[in-house]
Amino acid sequence: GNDTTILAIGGMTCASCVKTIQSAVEFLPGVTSVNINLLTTQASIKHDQNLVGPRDLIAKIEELGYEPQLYS
Ligand code: 9UX
Repeated sequence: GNDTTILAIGGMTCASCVKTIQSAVEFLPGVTSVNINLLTTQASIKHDQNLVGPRDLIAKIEELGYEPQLYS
């Protein structure tokens, strides 16, 4: 089913970082929307839990060199 995962993303310090993460995450199968706030360093990701879970989202963002943590 549908779920929203909120992540705090360490190391995301400029608009290019945001764009890099946004592009990579929204491309994952099952992700329906990605909203990233640079000032709060939070990402709100809507996704189909059956296709992609919080661990997958975290793994992808870590792969890009950032430090995501589950916020809620
Ligand atoms: Mo900006 Mo982010 O110059 O990894 S792209 S800090």
